[in-house]
Amino acid sequence: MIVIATHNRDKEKELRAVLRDFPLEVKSLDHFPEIGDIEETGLTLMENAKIKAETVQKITQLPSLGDDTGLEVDALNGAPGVYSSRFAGEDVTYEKNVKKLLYKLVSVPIEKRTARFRTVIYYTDGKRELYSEGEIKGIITEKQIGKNGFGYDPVFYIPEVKKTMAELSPEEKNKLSHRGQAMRKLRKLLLDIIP
Ligand code: ITT
Repeated sequence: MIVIATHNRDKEKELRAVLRDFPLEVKSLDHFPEIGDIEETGLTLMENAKIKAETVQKITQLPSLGDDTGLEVDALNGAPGVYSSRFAGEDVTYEKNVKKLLYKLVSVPIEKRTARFRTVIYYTDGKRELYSEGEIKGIITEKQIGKNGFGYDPVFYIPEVKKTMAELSPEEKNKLSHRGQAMRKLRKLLLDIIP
């Protein structure tokens, strides 16, 4: 058994999709209502992914994996980065964060709106640790385009496919995305260690 240590259902769905044929049962935090918000006190994606995985592993005594993701915008010196979920304040909606981002970039020309999504996934079973990373480069659009995905997807344009992340189907997103890449790498590493 393995627990996905996230309260974000959108992320959970994408992680689960990569683990579809995985030989172990995959549980979510829904099965462990005693686990409330996990404070993300780290200064890096790696630190926060580790905090999530270790906290859930300690409480459940089951192997756990934590995903921490950030959107890094060059014109904002890498912000919102590790603060992506709290960009417009604590407990805000995706929409509020996106609006704040567009507002901050209002006078930035398109060629300077380069950005990347980065995901770190950290796994621990209490004895062994594994981690992996994934990254995708893109450009922050001037308005929201597309209805799929979540978070900053409607403003993240991917030049290779000439679409925003929110115009991709869930399968297309997972094939290209930061999270899809990181989860596929971790899946491989896990298959090497499970009996
Ligand atoms: P957990 O800590 O419970 O895992 P979270 O939503 O706080 O949930 P993160 O800190 O990893 O998770 O994510 C930060 C924010 O970045 C998230 O709330 C979204 O707004 C955004 N985000 C993460 N992954 C994304 C993706 O694939 N596409 C678009 N936005 C994403």
